[in-house]
Amino acid sequence: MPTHKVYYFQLKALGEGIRLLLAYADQEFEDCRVGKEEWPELKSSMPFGQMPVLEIDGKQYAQSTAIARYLGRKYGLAGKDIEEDFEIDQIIEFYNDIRIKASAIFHETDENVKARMQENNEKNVYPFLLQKLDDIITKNDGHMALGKLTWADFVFAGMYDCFKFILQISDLDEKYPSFKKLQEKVLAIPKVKAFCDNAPKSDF
Ligand SMILES: N[C@@H](CCC(=O)N[C@@H](CS)C(=O)NCC(=O)O)C(=O)O
Repeated sequence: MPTHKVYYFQLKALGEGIRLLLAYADQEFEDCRVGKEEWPELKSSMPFGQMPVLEIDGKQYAQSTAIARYLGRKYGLAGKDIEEDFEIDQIIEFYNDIRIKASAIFHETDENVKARMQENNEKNVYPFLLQKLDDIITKNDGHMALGKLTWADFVFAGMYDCFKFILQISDLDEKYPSFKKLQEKVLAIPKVKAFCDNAPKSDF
């Protein structure tokens, strides 16, 4: 049996989709949750100086989307051809685009600039993007793509609490009901549920 290790901070965010995919595949892994104080020493040993990183028998795999795509292909959660793979890739890139916009505000240190950016995004940016995402998930029978379970659903579900936290839209679940439903659907898969029930708790 190959040995798997997942390195990430004590958060769900970009690491959780990878953990959920491994749990779904019934693949045992060492869940290495790195504390902030340990990180400076570990950073230079990671391929791009960032996490998450998946290590399989000592070989390191970096970049969360690339890792999730790799696990998806490995465990039967990808498309049946390159056209279907494209459907999955494009929706993940779209989800990432929204997350990165919210993340830029979250990391802004000037409180006035931050408030202005948030106001602008809530008024002019998020409604279109989030409605689009909600429509796409609804059209796909409650999935990110292809009307069925793919690796993109695991990325969505793993990231969703963090997505919600950085978007700072209090009624996100109510306004775009497909989001929470998709997260719940993935987290209810028995092997995924068993992993989550036993994993260290974090809000996002
Ligand atoms: N594009 C990368 C981004 C990874 C990333 O931003 N990781 C952050 C945590 S969410 C990190 O390692 N930060 C610590 C650092 O840059 O020193 C991915 O998707 O994996």
